[in-house]
Amino acid sequence: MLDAAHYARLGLGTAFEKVMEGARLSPEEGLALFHCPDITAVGALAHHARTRLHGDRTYYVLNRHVNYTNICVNGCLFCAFQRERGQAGSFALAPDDILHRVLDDRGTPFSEVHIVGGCHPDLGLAWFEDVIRRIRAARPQSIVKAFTGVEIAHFAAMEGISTLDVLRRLQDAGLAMMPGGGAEIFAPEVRTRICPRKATADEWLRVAGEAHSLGIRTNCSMLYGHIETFEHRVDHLCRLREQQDKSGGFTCFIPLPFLTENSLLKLPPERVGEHVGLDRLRTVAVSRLMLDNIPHVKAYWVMMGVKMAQTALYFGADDLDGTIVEERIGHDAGADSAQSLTVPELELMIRRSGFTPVRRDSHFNPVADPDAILHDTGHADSPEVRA
Ligand code: MET
Repeated sequence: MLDAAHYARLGLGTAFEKVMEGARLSPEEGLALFHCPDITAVGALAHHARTRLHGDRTYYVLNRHVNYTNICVNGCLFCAFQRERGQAGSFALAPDDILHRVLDDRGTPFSEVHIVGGCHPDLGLAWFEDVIRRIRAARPQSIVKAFTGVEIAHFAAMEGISTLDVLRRLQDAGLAMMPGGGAEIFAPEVRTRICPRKATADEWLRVAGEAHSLGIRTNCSMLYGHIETFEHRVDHLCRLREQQDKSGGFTCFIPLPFLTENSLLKLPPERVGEHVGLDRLRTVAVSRLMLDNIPHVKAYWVMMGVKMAQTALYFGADDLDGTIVEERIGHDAGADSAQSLTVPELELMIRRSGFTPVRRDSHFNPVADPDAILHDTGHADSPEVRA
C-alpha cells in the first residue's frame, strides 16, 4: 500500500518521504494532500502516522456534556444553537439544573464533565466559579473540562480583567481542562464573514497559550466545509502547529464538519453536499499528517455520525470522544447521531472496526482499572438524583 513510486506519481513524493522519516510537512505539501485525487493514498499515509503513534488503540472517555445556555451575544452565522435573550427556544440553566445534570450519571459514572455554552450577556465570572466549585464538591471523581477560548475572552471583557486572570480564577475554582471549540477558521477573511463578533484568531490562540502556561491542557478544533478554501484549512492547521510549538498544551485536535441545518450561513449551491463523506475523511487525514506535534485526532461521532467516525479510524483518527449523554450544539445543526452512546456500544463500535478500545481519562491516560470508575459512585447516588 505504501508504495513510494505511487506517491511520487501522485505528486506526493516529498510528503511520503517526510511522513516515513517523521519529518514536518510544509503548507504546500498539506495543500497537495487536500487536492490529491487518490483519497485512499492520503488515508494510508495518515493511518501510518496514526499507527506509529497509537498502534491499534482507539480511545474513548466516559463523559457528560452540559450546554448551560444558548443565549449568546456573538450570533455566529454558522451556529444553529444560538438564540437572543427572550427569543423562542432560548434557555439558560440555573446552577441547580447544571448540578442535577452532573449528578445524573444514568448508571455510568463519567470521569469528565464537558461544559460549553453561549456567551451570555449577564452571567459573570463569579457565577461560573460557583458552579465549578459545586460540581467539584458533588463529583470529585470527575474532571471539569469547560469553556472555549471564546468564552474565556467573553468573561474577561465582561469583568474588565485579563484573560489570564480569568483562567487563574477558574483554575482556582477547579477548572482542569478546556475543550477545543471556538477556533472555527483563523483566516480573517473567513472569520470576519462567518463570526464577526467572536474572539479573533490571535485572541483564541493567546488564551490557549495562557491556559497552557498555567498547566491547563486544552483541545483545539477547526470548523470546515463552509466558505473556506483548502488554503484556509492548511493555514489554520499551521497556526495550531505553531502555537503547539510555543506552548505545547494541545492534547487533541477535533475537525468539526459544518452542519447546514438551521444555519444562517447559506452555502453556494455548488458546495452543498459536495463529496461530504470523502471530504470529512480527507480532512481527518490531512490534519493527522500536518499536526505532527499534537498527539491525538478525534473522530467526533456526534458530528461525523457513528459510521463515518468508524471509517475515520483508518484515516488518522485515534479517539471517538465519549458517552456524551446529552448534546445540543451539533443536534440543533442537524446532526442525526444519537444523544448518547453507552460503554458497550463504544467498545463494540471500536472492536468491530478492527481496533482495540482503550478507556481513557481526560488527559488520555488509560484508565487502569476500567471497573474502578464504575464502582466509585461518589455522591452520584444522592437521593436528589434518584428521586
Ligand atoms: N460560545 C463558545 C464558542 O463559540 C462555545 C461554543 S458554542 C456553545 O466558542
